[in-house]
Amino acid sequence: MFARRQFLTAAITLAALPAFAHSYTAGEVEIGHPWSRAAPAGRTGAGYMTLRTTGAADRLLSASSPAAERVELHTHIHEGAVMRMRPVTDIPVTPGETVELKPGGLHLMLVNLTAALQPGARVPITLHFERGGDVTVELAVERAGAAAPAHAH
Ligand SMILES: [Cu+2]
Repeated sequence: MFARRQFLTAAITLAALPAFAHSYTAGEVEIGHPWSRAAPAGRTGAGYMTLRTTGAADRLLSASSPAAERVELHTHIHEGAVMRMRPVTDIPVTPGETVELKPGGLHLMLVNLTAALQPGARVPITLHFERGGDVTVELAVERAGAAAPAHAH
């Protein structure tokens, strides 16, 4: 009886791990639910996530990934009826605000993918913060065209 209870506790702990492992911290910055969308090799992919500081202001300065030739920080701007992507030099993380990198807004652009991003895959990407330093997170790849991560709460 006692042994069985211990086994159940262990099983529950293991089941809880993937969700827990999918948020990260860099210094005082919390990175939530990094995700991406399926894309073919040689094209561009996107990185989405939330950024929040529990302490001082910070800035995301750059990012890199073995899955792409380079990673750029982008935003979308309206030019008349047309939405265009524009590089930004950094992404500020201000106390009290949650920065959302999402389709149609700020995002990381993975330029020249070294391999296709397949739904269900996890793609490592290293974020470089001014204060928080470097942290490697995993983008959970959703199907092409997904508007939001399937695992968002
Ligand atoms: Cu872009």
